[in-house]
Amino acid sequence: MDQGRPRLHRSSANASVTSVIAGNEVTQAPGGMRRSVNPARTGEVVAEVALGDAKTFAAAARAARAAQPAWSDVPAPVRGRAIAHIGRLVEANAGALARLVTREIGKPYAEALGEVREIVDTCDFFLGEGRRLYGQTVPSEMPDKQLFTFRNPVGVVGVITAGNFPVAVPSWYLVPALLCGNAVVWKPAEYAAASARALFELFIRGGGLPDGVLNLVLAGGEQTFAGLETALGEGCLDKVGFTGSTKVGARIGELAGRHLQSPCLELGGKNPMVVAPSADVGLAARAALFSGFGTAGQRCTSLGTVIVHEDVREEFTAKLDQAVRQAAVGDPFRDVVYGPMLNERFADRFEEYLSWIQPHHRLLGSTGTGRITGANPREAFVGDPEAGIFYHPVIVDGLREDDALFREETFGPLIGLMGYRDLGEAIRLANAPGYGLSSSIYTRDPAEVFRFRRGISAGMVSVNNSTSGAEAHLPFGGNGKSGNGSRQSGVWVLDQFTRWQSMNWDYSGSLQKAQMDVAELHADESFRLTD
Ligand code: UN1
Repeated sequence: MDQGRPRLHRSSANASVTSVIAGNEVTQAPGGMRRSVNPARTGEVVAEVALGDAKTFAAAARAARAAQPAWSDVPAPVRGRAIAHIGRLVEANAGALARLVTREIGKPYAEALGEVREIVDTCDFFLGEGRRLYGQTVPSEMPDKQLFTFRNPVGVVGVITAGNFPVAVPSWYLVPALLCGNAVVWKPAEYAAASARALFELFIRGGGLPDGVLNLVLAGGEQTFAGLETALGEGCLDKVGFTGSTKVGARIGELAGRHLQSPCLELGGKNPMVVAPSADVGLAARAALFSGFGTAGQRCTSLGTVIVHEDVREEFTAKLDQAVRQAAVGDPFRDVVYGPMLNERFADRFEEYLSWIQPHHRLLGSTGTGRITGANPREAFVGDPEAGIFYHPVIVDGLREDDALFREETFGPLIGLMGYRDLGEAIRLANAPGYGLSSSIYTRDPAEVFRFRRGISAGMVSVNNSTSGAEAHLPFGGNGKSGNGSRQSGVWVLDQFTRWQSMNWDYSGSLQKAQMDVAELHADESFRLTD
């Protein structure tokens, strides 16, 4: 990686980042200026961000509407080439992009590189789709008539993404949406604006995208919502893709529904891991460490609750406690399991989750709880805890079904632990919070694997693997509070960004009426074989 050109410019300490509509930078900031700060060193400003407002979003949707027809006229194989070039350019800039992600949201550098890899994987998958985008030829029930199906682009897609995966998750939308012939308005998380702008540049330059085909809008949540309302009302938006909280997803779903649209919603998770008596307990403990605390527990696929069989509960708990206690936390440019919270907003919310801890809970995994400071130190800390927004990992043992910590997603370095006696009970507990994104089971019993797969409500099931770390070409998405059943990635996402059109062509020269002018064959239903 990191070969070839052009390269991303080394970002200066106070780089200013703006929205871009139809190829023009929006230098005004009707939504105000906002600082994007390094959460591992809060004294370091990564970028000054000029925020737009509802009007900025609506203007971007109009620009996209104007640019879309010409883009959909570009032959799909040529659009596929654009995706190929974007992938190569991202690869050539992998180190710089990953460093920016680490600086801006505090994801450990190795993970940030993995995130960039996920963009390249997505481009690699879709570059060939330009030469497929298959429709079908289908036989007709009448002679001299042929049936066909075609995939048409939906039109203009509005994409709103979170900042925990500031570049990979956006690419899951942008790559297939563009490949299918749509124009896009992308509204990334404001606190990850510099990473978003860098990815935007790589798409525009790598893809040679005409002005207006991809637009970037930097704006706050409420202004974006108002902009969505305007754009939908004006008929300038045909599809909304949203990755973020369940609460906001429900609002977006409601708004889109009023316009008879089904959005692509990728929401929160309360992802369970079941550890069965036959499990490799040490392996399960290592997986719980990675999926519970990697990215400081701020993935939508992060582990929520471990549901462990009573026969192995003590052994598992001891191993996990030890692994988490020893895990390096701190400076994300060094070798750590996790770094800081994404930004202060997430730290504030995490403080609230910590307030849900009850006297019946036993806390494990660290030398303290809450923010890591000189006065509240963590043994395995790398760097200066006071420089950034770092939190102790928490294992909450003894979770009960009516605990808020059991029922709600707790975005951050916190997992719950509870016991079970039979698999039916474990599956019931795994489904009880009502989310359904990812899940995991550790067992050596194949019958348990298939019983769990069938019973679990999640869109994704891992067997002897962690809840996070989905590969970029399998359907990704959830049910219940985790989404509306939409799926991203692989061939499955094509149904989000295209609409099927069917065509029938009668070349018989007569009016053949379907269901009426159909030849019938007569079966002898009374026929029986003689013994
Ligand atoms: C997310 O947190 O929104 O499976 C996406 C994973 C990653 C993607 C997570 N490949 O954990």
